[in-house]
Amino acid sequence: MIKVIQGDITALAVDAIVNAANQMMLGGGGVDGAIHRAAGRELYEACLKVPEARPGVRCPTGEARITPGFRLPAKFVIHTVGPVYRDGQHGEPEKLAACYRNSLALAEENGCKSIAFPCISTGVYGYPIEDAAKIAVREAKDYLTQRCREAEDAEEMEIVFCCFSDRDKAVYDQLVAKP
Ligand code: AR6
Repeated sequence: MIKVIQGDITALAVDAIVNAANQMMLGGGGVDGAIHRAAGRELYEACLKVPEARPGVRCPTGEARITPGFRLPAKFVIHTVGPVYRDGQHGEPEKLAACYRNSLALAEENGCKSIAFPCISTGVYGYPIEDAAKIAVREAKDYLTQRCREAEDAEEMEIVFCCFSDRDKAVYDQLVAKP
């Protein structure tokens, strides 16, 4: 099931919320800052313990890492790093799609039944909302279809798109409603 809401992702009592992090994974502005503030210092400490893939990079662009949610209502935080948007011709769509796919896979591996995504890359990283939302909704629909096909009795994952603005929500609502 796909749900679109407008609000603050840090308030959601879902199994996992996704953080639009940076490669260092030690906090930042936007949704990343809000999540770190709400989860508390322990989240920073848990992120510090995530091994570096290469110097200064705990999570390469397009990949995802999981930590507990600490003081958040959510059980887990899945940190993923969206691409910085240039012109859409530098692998940004594939990288953004990978963020959604890898986050959903990690949620499933950890027994999550509900996951909430912010509009990854559409803030500081400059990805146009319409293009980014198309990718997000496509990946969510593909994931749910795939899961259904693999096991007919598979319990469905609840995928929540948590938009910060009314405008973003309207974009998602339209896309989700399309067959
Ligand atoms: N709940 C839900 N959505 C939010 C919240 C919130 N509390 N706060 C902001 N947003 P951004 P990016 C929305 O810039 O573009 C950080 O510094 C926001 O309105 O947070 O992937 C990281 O450390 C926008 O729609 O993430 C990275 O360096 C969306 O979240 C960099 O920013 C994403 O905006 C990542 O940039």
